[in-house]
Amino acid sequence: MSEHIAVIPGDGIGQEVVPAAIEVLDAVGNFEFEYGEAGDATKEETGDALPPETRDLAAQADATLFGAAGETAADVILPLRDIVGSFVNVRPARAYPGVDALRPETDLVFLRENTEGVYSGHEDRLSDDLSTLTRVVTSSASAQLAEYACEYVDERGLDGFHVAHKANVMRETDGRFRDTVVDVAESNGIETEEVLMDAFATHVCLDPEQFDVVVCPNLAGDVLSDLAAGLVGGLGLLPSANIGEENALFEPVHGTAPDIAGEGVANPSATVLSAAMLLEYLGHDEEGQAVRTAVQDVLDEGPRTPDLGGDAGTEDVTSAVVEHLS
Ligand code: GGG
Repeated sequence: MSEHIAVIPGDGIGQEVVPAAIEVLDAVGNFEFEYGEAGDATKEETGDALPPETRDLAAQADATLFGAAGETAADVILPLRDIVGSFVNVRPARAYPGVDALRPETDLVFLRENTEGVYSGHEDRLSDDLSTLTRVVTSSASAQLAEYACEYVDERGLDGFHVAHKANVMRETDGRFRDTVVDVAESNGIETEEVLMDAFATHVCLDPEQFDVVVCPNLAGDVLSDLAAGLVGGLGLLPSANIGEENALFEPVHGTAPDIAGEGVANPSATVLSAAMLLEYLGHDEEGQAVRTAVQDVLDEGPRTPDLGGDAGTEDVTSAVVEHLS
């Protein structure tokens, strides 16, 4: 293994959890890491939240590991996802043995549209009183997401997936999203079940077991996956993969966590699990699974960071994961 991995820690606890994931990647492989600057601090220093060198780094790497961005999220994450050509954000939310979870039976994955919706950047301030946002939905992006979802469920031996939308209100945009996703699934022989995204928020709290794979528009995926994080023990547990045709970017679902940044107590699990997804993306399935198992074991046995009721630091948890790997 000598793949080239771009590493962009970003802001806040990104500076703590990304090094943890690098330590774990170092323990299972021989990668070339190249570091890039991005985020709020980079903007303060250079005037640019995502300098051209960092863009090039992500574009040329075999994969990118990203931490978190704060106020500059729209100037960092959205372009980075674009640079790697990502069309789906895969966000698994599952409860782990040993972790106190509101809904321990939760085990689902969001397949979030990753390029458009209300995150497409078409915002305008038209007057002192009025700002507008254009919600973009194309059949092509919806179909690409749906094709991915069909393959995803097929590979896992599932019959189908849920489609979360709000087509009863956003008739044109979510209507197009829903119709396209359902049509693509039908033509692939995959079953779909529709659920209004607001109703989904209630159903997933009451009975998460009914959901395996949930395909959803961009903003819905962002919000609903954070909701699911609340069911499984917190944002410190949710990894994600932004997958493109030829490149990909991996990041924890959580943001910069300014309340604990710099204290050395951030839970590294989400980023280490994102690194496991990166390993699998690069074809290192065995190593990816080993990392996932090591994280699971440490979550079960401890040490645990304060978000999970423990008093361990980021480094204690990381060392324990590395120890489990060896
Ligand atoms: N690592 C994820 C992160 O930095 N999250 C901050 C955020 O605002 N994310 C929006 C998004 O994931 O679309």
